[in-house]
Amino acid sequence: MFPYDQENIVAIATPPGIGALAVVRLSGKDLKPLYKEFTHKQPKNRFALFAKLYHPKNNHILDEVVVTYFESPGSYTGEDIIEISCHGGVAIKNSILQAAIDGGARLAHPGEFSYRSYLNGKMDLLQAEAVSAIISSKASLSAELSLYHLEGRVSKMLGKIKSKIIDVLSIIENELNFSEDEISLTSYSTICSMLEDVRSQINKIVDSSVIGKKIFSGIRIIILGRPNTGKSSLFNAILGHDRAITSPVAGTTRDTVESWFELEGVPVCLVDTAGVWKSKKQLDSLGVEKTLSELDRADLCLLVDDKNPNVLFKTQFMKRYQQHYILVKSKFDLALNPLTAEDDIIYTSSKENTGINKLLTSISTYILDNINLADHTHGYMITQRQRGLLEEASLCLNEAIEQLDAGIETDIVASTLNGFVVAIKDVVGEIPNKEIVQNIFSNFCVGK
Ligand SMILES: Nc1nc2c(ncn2[C@@H]2O[C@H](COP(=O)(O)OP(=O)(O)OP(=O)(O)O)[C@@H](O)[C@H]2O)c(=O)[nH]1
Ligand SMILES: [Mg+2]
Repeated sequence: MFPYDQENIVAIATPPGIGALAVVRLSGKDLKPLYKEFTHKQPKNRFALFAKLYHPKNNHILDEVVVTYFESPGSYTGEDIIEISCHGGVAIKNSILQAAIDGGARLAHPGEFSYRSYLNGKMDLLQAEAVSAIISSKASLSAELSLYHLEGRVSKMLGKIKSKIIDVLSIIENELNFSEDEISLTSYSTICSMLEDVRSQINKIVDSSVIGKKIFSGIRIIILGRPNTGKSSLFNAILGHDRAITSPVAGTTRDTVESWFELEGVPVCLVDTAGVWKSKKQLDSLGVEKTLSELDRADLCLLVDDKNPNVLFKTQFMKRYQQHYILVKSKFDLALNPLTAEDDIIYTSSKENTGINKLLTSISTYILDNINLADHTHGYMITQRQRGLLEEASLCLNEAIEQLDAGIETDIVASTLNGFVVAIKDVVGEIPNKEIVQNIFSNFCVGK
């Protein structure tokens, strides 16, 4: 990991590309001199100043910006921070970045702001991992869960659990002072019930972890059907913009095309595929193979046909596809006899944008019926690393309870419980493990 050298660091905190605004962020031990060079004014803590921004060395005007100063230690990193909101063009943000470097700052590594925040005790590892999850979360519910962590509520809960076990350890120590290797019956039952209580709390966190569940990772919906039946047009109509190429020529879509949107707060990945047909051309049959492999990964399939999707399903897919599906008749505007509607088919026209809302309602129903949205309110967002440590901690408790039951010497029980405390400290990063810390922060983006 990068050393904590307290050098002034700078990064563009907003994503690449052109936007209305961009944010350039600096952190360092003492940014007052640089602030004065940038603005020709004295910094005021937590004050957003609308001002001209000057190059610190040659005094050229760089842009008109809003610059906010956060004085150490009351900032995200615990150091002095300058946040510059500038105009969003590529040239302007780069010239401000270069000006900061000319003023003595260096480019920040990915995650270095959060790393400094962690080193200065502003957040623990649980919260750092939540920051990372917020940045990468695709939907509102998972972002909300990550925020829950960012507020440190789970860390506090683990803190309480840890101090409960430390209480148990001190009861044991007291008893041992009183008698060499025996603990009294009342202390024994108090200790056992405390350990069982903590074990059930830990197991609750592990069991309700939402990592890997659909609410977090999202669901995959595949659009399947014969060539030229309007699959890509339907894909675009659902998304509300032209993402996939459509044309009257059969075999237009050769490779799968994916796009994410959000429904009921859950991330949804919609997959447009090449039509399924028998073809002698190698490229076409590769596309078909890819479609069929996508089918196995899907949670839900939209089976599209411009004639009768029910017949298509029964003749081609019933044997192969066991998961949920929705039958969609496409190009309904061309139907000769629109009155012969079957109940289990959704009739759509991408051209006239009809039936699309009904289809979205049907997908929402699938989500509400199949995804436990309670995960969102009761779930905990823990990573694989945290989960492994909590499981280890729970095993320590099992062992300690067994040792107590078997009447094993109390100092051995105490050492098992110490193992528990170490595992809990590891979860929140109280015992810094260089490799783990490096791994967590290196997954961050630059500027965070
Ligand atoms: N009238 C009408 N034409 C449609 C509709 N949807 C698609 N089409 C037309 O049907 C043709 C094929 O549409 P695509 O969306 O490219 O079909 P596809 O199933 O993705 O085709 P492949 O990728 O080749 O398998 C195009 O000419 C579209 O304009 C519709 O709702 N009504
Ligand atoms: Mg297509």
